[in-house]
Amino acid sequence: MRLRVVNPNTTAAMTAKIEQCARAVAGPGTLVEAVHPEMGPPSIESHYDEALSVPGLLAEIAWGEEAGVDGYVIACFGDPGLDAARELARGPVVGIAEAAMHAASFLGRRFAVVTTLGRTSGRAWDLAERYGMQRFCAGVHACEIPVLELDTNPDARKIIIEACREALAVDDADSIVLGCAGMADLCRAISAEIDAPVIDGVAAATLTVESLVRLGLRKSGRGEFATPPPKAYRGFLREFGL
Ligand code: 5HY
Repeated sequence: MRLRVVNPNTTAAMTAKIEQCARAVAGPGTLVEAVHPEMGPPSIESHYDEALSVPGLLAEIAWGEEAGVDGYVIACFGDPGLDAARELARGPVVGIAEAAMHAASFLGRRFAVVTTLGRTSGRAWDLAERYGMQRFCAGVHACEIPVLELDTNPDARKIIIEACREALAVDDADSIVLGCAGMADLCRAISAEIDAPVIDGVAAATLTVESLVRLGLRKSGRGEFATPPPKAYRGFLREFGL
């Protein structure tokens, strides 16, 4: 099977990291390719960034459909464009926040999210509510490290580990959900340091999509997520008309 992991921001180094983490868990018969749009924000840290990441994300989904891709991961913790992507794709589309929160709910009573900037915390709470995870989500904590500084700040790992320790204590959490695709490579090291389950949504979503495809399950073509009605778009988004 072919899975496409879409990093909605435009930073190639992050896409490469995401691809490595997804490939590390995918099964032997699964071809994983990570891609990112050529247009859009280099990182997604605001509602504005998120909104303007969606056209590029959807273009990657549309190209994946032409290439016969079997399923998709949206590799950004805001799960941007998830519903629209589901309308375009034949196969399953799973967001990393969605997959990570569900995985955490199988491991204990309460999880805490540890994310980058505090301004994105509201989005994490919104997603927990959307996914029916409010009863499991005990807290959302920010490290105040900008997404692209996860790789350049020498103290990033230490700061994140401390935030995870605090989250476990303050929220009486059983596990930690990492709130950024850019933290995916730190997952196992953090888990060993804090002696608690730490869930990286890139890996969780990759295996969720792989399992759904292996079960022969595709996105429902009925109702809400059916292919959108065709119409001509105008102006800058003209090419997005179906
Ligand atoms: C992400 N932003 O996973 C989110 C994390 C965040 O560019 N990739 C991004 O802070 O919301």
